Amino acid sequence: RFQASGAETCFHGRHISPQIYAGLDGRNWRLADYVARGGYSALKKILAADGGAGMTPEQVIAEVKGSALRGRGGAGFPTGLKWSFMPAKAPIQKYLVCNSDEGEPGTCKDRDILRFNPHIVIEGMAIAAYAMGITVGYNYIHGEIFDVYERFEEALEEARAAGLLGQNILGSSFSFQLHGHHGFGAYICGEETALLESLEGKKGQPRFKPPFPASFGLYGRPTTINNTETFAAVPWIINHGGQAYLEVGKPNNGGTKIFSISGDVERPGNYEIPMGTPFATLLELAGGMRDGRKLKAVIPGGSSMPVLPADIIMQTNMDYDSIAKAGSMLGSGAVIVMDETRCMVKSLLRLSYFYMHESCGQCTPCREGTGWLWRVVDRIEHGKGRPEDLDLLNSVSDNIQGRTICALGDAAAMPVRAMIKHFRAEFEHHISHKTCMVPTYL
Ligand code: L3W
Ligand code: SF4
Repeated sequence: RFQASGAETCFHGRHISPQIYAGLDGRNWRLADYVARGGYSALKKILAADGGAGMTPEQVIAEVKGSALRGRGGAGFPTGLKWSFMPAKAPIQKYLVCNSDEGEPGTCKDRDILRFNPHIVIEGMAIAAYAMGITVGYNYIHGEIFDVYERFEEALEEARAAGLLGQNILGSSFSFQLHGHHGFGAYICGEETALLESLEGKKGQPRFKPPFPASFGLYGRPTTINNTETFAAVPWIINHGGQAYLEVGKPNNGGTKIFSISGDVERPGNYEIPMGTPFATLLELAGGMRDGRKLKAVIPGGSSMPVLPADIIMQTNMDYDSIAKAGSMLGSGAVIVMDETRCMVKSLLRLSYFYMHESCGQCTPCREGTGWLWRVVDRIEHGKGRPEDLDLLNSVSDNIQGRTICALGDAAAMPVRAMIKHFRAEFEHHISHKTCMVPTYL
């Protein structure tokens, strides 16, 4: 839970290990604290620095595959599979990149992982680098959270001084150099190829995919990019085994997930819960609806994802497959809760403005289309809507979705279609009565 005082606090919900997210208070982020919680034991285990047999890179990847860990940045791509794309034994320069450019509206988990527990990300990245034969890595941190970047730099210094990064880590033959890098706050730099462009010192604009970063990444070299939360899950998997992680969640949706729950709940914040937990349980953890109001709708995975009305989300579990079946996406786990006083036209106006503002302008459907969407929703909101506007919005969305270089175009279009599909009457009322049908003063 975020506290108004600015005091740093821990994640709520179920914690699968005190080594991962539990017991963190914002002061115990240093190396000594992390080691006291059992930190770096997974790195020691794979490098046989704990007196054990060690693990081969293949064994590490097999555990991650067996864990059913899926990418926590939004797409849910299987992490072990992604790691296996890397030419592990090829003696060429390869890179590892952590995507901490968290900018999705509603998402605020990665900054807290880095704020409370930066070493878990460093350990996860070192294990990943070992598994893929990578010697150089970067953590690209969102530009608007400079304090987090500074803390990460301090944590890096601690790890280097302790022989946990750099040449011959823990006396082994494994070497890995890890660097921090901060962006300047552009949402688009969270798209993996735009991030790579930005890291290379260029304008952060997405590249065409394929080729995927696994074959053509940073400086044109094979590169693996994972989200902060994905790397943070790795030490636990190595310590306890992939099967144990899988069993915490459900098949194809292993482990726990941090949900950033915001909006009309009593206790907004970050909650780490097992994959497959019912949405109703998450809502209860967050203190239920604020002031006892009625739930109207939820955006379950960040603002790019389609909204789900209350009757659907209340019957849905929080995992990739269940949310997809319900008609949306789990995305980065940003759960935006809206009560009965929320106007959907106004909400959509806010979202449309965001995507118009953040479009990088490279492709015409996105550059022009996001502006069209915003202008049409704006006139509906301000009592100037026309009867044909809803068809126009759907048609503009059709002409954006699937026709752009990156997913930002889809992200702008999908919420529009979903809002009109589930809350058409509200839009029609705005157009015909030139005012809102939602009582904002309940
Ligand atoms: C090699 C193949 N690699 C896929 C890799 C690909 C990437 C990952 C997923 O969008 C979503 C988007 C946002 N060979 C591969 C391959 N890969 N096929 O797998 O790829 P993809 O294209 O499915 O997704 P993406 O372009 O990474 C991410 C949504 O996330 N999102 C965004 C959140 C934003 C943040 C933030 O704040 N920074 O997290 C929100 O939920 O809309 O749908 O690595 O290279 N054949
Ligand atoms: Fe840029 Fe939008 Fe095209 Fe993505 S879809 S490359 S943000 S113009």
